[in-house]
Amino acid sequence: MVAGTQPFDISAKTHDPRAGLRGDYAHMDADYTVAQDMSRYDAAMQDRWQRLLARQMRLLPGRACRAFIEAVTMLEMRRGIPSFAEVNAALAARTGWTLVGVPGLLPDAVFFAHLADRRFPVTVWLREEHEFDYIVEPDLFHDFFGHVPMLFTPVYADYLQRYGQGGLKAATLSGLDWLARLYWYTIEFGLLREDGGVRAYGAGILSSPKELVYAVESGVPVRLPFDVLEVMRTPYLIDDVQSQYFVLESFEQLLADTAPDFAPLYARLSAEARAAVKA
Ligand code: HBI
Ligand code: FE
Repeated sequence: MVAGTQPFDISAKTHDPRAGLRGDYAHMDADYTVAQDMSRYDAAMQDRWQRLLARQMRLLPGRACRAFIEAVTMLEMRRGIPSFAEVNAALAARTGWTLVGVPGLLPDAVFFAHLADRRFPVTVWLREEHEFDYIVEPDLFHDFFGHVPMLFTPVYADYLQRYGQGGLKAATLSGLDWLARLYWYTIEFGLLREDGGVRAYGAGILSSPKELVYAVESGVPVRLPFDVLEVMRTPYLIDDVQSQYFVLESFEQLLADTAPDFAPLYARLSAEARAAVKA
């Protein structure tokens, strides 16, 4: 998954021998996009995709939110690794978002600029067999299976665009550390109250077999009502299941609660952090 500060050295990943696939930052466009070459997905990758998909689909009922299940069913990913071009036709009609292929993690400013223009960066390469159960960085399965279905929900899609706009602004206000926590506890690890229980809408949960069961059913983690200030006060782990989750009442709540200017919040959180260092 993705931490607030860049956890990987992008510059070191430009010499992969399989140019055009994993981590190939040498052949991308200025906006870090790469073409999705469907012919690069071999039989072993297609088979791995099917097994990742089957394992995750079985776990969705009662754990994933309705919007995710509806979209994932409609997307028919069982026909094989999805073509971004095909999905884009349906997605443009629904929410005006476009999927773009990328070599992997992007610098924050590039990532935010894509979101602000309703382009969602999807990593083009699939994890290796030895990474079947867990991978720290985003791959095609995490990005596509975890993130893309939620882009079909209009209010969520609007929130994500606004997040990108907020990211571009936060960079000028030293607010990125705080704003990254909002991404983490919503887009990646968000829970939603639904049908009298909690359901997952965060991609980091939905693409992980272990965390999907844990986040929704375990008695161990703390589940707090969603609150922007509390979210921004809460550090996170990038390499283990979360110890805290924040629960939304609705996606309308998410859009409404993140509408105000965050500049006063950043100032307050920075002051709290300075006070904590002195104490
Ligand atoms: N790049 N491809 C990709 N995917 C992400 O989720 C991502 C990124 N770059 C930066 C980033 N996330 C984080 O800084 C988020 O906190 C915004
Ligand atoms: Fe992600």
